Amino acid sequence: MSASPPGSLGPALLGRLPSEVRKPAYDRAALKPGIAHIGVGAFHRCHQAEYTDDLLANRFDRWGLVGINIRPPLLAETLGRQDGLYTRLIRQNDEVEARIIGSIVRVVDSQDSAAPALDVLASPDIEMVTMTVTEKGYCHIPSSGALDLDHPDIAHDLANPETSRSVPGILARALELRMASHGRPVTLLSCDNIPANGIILGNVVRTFAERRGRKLVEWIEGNVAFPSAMVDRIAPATTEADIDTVEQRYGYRDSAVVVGEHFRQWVIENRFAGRAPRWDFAGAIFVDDVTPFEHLKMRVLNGAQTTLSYLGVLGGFQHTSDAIGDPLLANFVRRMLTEETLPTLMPVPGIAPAAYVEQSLSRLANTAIRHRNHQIATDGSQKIVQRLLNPIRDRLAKDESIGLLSVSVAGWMAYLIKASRRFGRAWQVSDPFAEKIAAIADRIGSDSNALVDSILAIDAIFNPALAANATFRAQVITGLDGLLSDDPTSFVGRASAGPTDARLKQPARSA
Ligand code: CS2
Repeated sequence: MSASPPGSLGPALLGRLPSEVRKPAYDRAALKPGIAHIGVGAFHRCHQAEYTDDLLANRFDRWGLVGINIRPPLLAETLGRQDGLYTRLIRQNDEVEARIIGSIVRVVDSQDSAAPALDVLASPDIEMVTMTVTEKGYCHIPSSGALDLDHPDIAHDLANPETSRSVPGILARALELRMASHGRPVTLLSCDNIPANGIILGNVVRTFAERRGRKLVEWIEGNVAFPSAMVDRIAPATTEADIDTVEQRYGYRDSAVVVGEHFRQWVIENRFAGRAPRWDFAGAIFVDDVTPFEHLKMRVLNGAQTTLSYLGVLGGFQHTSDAIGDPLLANFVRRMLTEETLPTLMPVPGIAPAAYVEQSLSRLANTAIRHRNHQIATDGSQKIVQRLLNPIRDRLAKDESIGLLSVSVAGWMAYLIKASRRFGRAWQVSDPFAEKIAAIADRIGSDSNALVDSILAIDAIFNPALAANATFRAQVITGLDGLLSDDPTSFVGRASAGPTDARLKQPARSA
């Protein structure tokens, strides 16, 4: 990696940092690259790389991380210049705790071609590949989990495996190269918030492999593991203000700072091919079944974040903590979680669900974490299935109320609708279905019935049985009507006031 400019974080500066900044407590030169991570963003730097750093600090092992980006941003200019070092700040209201993480030993930019990524992924040194590539990185159909064969990158990669550009295409190619060269086993560990992420990853990679031939499929069966995992820590995209904070408080520049909360959790299915880092010695939990943990986290914490992001933007709030600071939104989200979401959860070993809800809400209220509602609202079409629609489906199966969860689904719709030309492009959005929904809104205008019918017909998001459910349709229409009104936050207040069944029908001024 290239040298860092004076005053910038790098190996030369380590010995001169203020004492309150914790430094890597191990010899970085002794690390051996063994883990590759695809998607080095704020979350990875604040989560898996920190767990690995803990492992190294406790001298349990010598696993070094190789960070790979196949999408922007370039790593060479930030982490690369700093020899992989960066500052991880933990912020809790007024408290700040700084630590330099040293577990990333090399970074690789593979945005223009898959070759640099494939070199690393196919190397016999790499025994573990973790990834945070966002929900849409798996190129699956959210409602079914199957590989989206119509996805342009997938169509490209199936025809040109050597120059793959999708995550499933690159991984399948890397496995093919491993089979053909050294044949060493590898674990592919998804760290994204999609349900049964190991199963989805296994599906999309195997679908590719099937097209390459039986031999690869059989080699994968014997030599590759796709464990599922639940990951958790709130770590928003880094801002200039975060970089300035480090400079002002500690006197050096670090362009790869990451800011997160105290809380962190990593639950990993205990199913590896070959060696795996003992992250369980660093606070991760290895379990036989991740499902209960994953439902809990995605439906409660992520469900609350998604809800606050849409209702928050609609109500004029910028960050999660601003949105939950509004008593009407806070009350709505608490009622949604306790009355509708919690009863859908399976028992989770060692965790009391009601306490988990309160802990989640207090995490979201942390004012030092500047998590933009628009950031969380990004790619909602890929998030709402696991965060909102799956609990709704479970409740409908038992004939239970879904009025509050449906308002949140309507929030996602309203957010995309209001970004359309017809609605004055209220804000810029980023979602694979944004254009489709804008076109629907441009065509229909503000007739909530017709809007909901057209949006529910998108079967990549809404499975047909759910879309055809009359209760769901009616509740989403009520929600959308309220959220497209002039005062969406008062509507939200009315929606969560009073007893469950009656409240959505209350007249406008009764709250
Ligand atoms: C957030 C998550 O942007 C989002 O979708 O909901 O990144 C969330 O902060 C993490 O899953 C927390 O572990």
